Amino acid sequence: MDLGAITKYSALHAKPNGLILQYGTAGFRTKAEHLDHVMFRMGLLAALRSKQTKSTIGVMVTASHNPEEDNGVKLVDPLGEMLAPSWEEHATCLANAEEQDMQTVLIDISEKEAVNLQQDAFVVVGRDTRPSSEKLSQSVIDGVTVLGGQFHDYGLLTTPQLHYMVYCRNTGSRYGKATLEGYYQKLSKAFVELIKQASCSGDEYRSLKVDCANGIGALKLREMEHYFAQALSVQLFNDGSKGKLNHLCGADFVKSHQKPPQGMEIKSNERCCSFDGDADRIVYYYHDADGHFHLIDGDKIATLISSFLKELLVEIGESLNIGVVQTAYANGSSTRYLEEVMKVPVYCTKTGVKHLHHKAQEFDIGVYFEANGHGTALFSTAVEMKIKQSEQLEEKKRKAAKMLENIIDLFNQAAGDAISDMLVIEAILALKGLTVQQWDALYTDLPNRQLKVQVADRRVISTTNAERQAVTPPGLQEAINDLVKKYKLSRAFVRPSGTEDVVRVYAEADSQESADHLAHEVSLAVFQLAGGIGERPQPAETICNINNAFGLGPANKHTV
Ligand code: NG1
Ligand code: ZN
Repeated sequence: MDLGAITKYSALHAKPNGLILQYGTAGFRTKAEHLDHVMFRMGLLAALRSKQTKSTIGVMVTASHNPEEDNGVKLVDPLGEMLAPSWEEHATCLANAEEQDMQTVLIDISEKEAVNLQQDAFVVVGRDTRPSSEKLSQSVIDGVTVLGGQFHDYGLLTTPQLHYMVYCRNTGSRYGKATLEGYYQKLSKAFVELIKQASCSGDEYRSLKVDCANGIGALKLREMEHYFAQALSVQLFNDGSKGKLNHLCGADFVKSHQKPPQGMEIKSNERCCSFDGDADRIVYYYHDADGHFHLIDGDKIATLISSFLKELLVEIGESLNIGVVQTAYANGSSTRYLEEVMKVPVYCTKTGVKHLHHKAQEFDIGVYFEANGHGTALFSTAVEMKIKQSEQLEEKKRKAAKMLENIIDLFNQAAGDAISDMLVIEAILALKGLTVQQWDALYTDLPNRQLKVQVADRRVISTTNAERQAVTPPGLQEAINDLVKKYKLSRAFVRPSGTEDVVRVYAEADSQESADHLAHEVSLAVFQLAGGIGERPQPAETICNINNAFGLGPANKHTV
């Protein structure tokens, strides 16, 4: 380690005094102008992690669905996974070290993790379309280089594409070629083969409207569309040519406001979907004949996918197991439908995809989705072996095995991926001959409400049972229990956000009015018992009126 060079270069990426950041569920995220030193230091850390694992490490510069002015960074571990927990702590220490302590912290990490500093390092870097991203990714590269690491700068990529590149590079290209061309070809080939097997594919040319959140998804989908154009035509909206990133559009906006994005004209019963700003989330929606908006979120996506995969497994006649992994935010109706109707076991983990991903790896087929539309399906080697042996099977079983093989190729095994999920969904709808309304009708979502509460220190709230119960502060869970009892089919929980300085409140009940009341009452309990600051939480009606005053419409009362 050339400590002199590190000190010299670090001074060019100096840390603002007193700034403290934490590597959370989505890496570091804050205003772009505060992130230069963090980027440089994450370049250093990625090089160390690469030396330690003797593998390629990824660094993605993005703030996903956050406003355009924000940015962020996250490291991608060798198999496309999120960074190991002990390294998340190192990331936090390194990002917060004052200039004069940098060397000590770096040496400390190297010693604790037994990093062989003579080992080569290789880091791949990707970035989203934010105006700040190019310069920030250059700071990452400065950090990698000053530790003697090699790098490949992919430039503009969706987050899942960067995960894919890392995965390919560390599996000797067995999974796929670590190029954009390789990604487009692998997914498109599997998709076109699947669509060919749909009996009705010839009758109805398939088309889909896609809201790209004015982000990277638009660029990449445009590059990709001609690879699968024979099977699906996509019409892109919010493609970044005029609007602002994530502003009044994108998956996060549509899910949390429960209304369509701006900039997209929707005719009744047309299938539409939205990506988020870095294209790792997707939600579907449509307008019915009466002009009512219907949202199809991550829970319903997981239901469609897992039901289809279960049917294929039954077809093949195998005892391979399948499980669905959700978080506490999953709509109660989805969990009940999966368990009681589909007879698919459902597991609940803490929020944050790394928890879901980890749990999903326990099954032969593990389908995981957050309600916000981030998810994928993972397949064990037992499934791949079964497919290989299917040559000897009878025709019908062979066909199911072939479909399964294509589906595996189509899913991004390294991360939740809006483009890949979109193609999986389109293929399943075509194969099953399902319309968007029929898919939506699988079950009816329980009315729900999410709110945010400002408190002095959100760490006073600790939770257990996959975040569904509060342990501290004392009395809070009892208060929630008493409130929940007042409503039918009700459920509520609170947890400190991992990405914002707020406490999140979730409530569901048999009617929207009840869900709104319950969420408001729970917010008040949090405000009183967990050190609320600022204005007391307002009832949903008031919020609705305020939003009307701003011309945002009543649906905006869903988030505060
Ligand atoms: P927090 O801020 O911890 O609730 C949010 C999402 C997560 C996940 C992360 C990372 C909700 C309720 N929470 O986490 O699901 O996507 O951001 O981006 O949607
Ligand atoms: Zn995202």
